[in-house]
Amino acid sequence: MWNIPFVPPTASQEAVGISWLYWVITALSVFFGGIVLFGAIFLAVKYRAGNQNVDRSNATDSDLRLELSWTLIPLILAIAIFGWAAKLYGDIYAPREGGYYEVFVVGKQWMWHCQHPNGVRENNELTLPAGQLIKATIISQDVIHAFSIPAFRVKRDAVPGRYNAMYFTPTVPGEYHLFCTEYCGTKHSEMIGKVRVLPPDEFEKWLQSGGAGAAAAPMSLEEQGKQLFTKLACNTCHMNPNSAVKAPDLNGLYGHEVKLADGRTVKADDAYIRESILNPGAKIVAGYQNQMPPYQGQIKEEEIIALIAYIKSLAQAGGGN
Ligand code: HEC
Ligand SMILES: [Cu+2]
Repeated sequence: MWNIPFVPPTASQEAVGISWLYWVITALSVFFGGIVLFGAIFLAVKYRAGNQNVDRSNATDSDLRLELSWTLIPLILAIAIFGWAAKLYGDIYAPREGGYYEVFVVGKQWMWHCQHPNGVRENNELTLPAGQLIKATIISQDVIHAFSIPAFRVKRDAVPGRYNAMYFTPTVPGEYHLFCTEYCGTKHSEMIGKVRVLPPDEFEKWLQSGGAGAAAAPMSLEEQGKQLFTKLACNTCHMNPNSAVKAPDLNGLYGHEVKLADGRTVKADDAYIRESILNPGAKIVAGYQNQMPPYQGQIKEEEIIALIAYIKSLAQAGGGN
């Protein structure tokens, strides 16, 4: 039982700040808790019934200096802690424009499915390079899960129908626990895995070889998406000049503004494209009819991620609608 660690390893840039915050809050709590506890004990003993050697006359019933200090000092401390914690929170959850390596995580009862942009897949394992900012895009295929890596001090809910992201930089090569931290059914406690951090050059080798035990280098997400686009017959309407149904050009769509039939404008991000595929009727593109069939229930989350990667790759092509 003594080999149970007191705190998890500190293996990401974010973990350093969060550990400091944690210990400062703990130290402050112990300090002020100690003042109250020992003050109460001291006074209870000193003024105990029957002690004749204390002066009980002229008891003070107010002291402005005392009241101001026990109001202002904790107030300043609490606001400072809030500011510090908000900064650390932002480091993990504030959206970034680029400069990261993105991995996709799909939670499902009861496993974690992780996907790299070049197509390498891992189950209940996630291999990452040290010293690189990582963006984890997380979604669930069924119920709410939570993706948690204690050694990095990061955690984010995996919610069905919604892309959640978090950012972190692993720093120390090694192997760390991966947990589901949201009760998600009978085998919730078995929904665990391993995060493996490799030095950058080893990671690159691992990635190019297609991951552990792979026979050949896998197909990239983009290429998988391109194949799905044909397999799911998206191309009968889109990118088809002879289509019976008039469908928007997907070239140059990603990251741009889309005018909707109801007058609103939305940005074509991952969430918009996901919704456009599963439930096209929710947001109709201006100038088009609600003629696209909903793919809800017919595509797996992994396939949607691949389709988005493909549509993202068309962004460079220019054009758009
Ligand atoms: C029957 C023809 C048809 C098929 C098949 C079809 N679509 Fe569409 N799609 C449309 C039409 C029409 C629209 C515009 C109306 C709307 O917004 O729903 C559209 C809109 C979209 C949009 C939003 C485009 C924009 O400019 O904002 C995306 C993304 C999209 N489709 C992707 C797909 C994908 C991926 C598939 C295959 C899984 C697919 N579509 C299959 C007809 C189709
Ligand atoms: Cu779970």
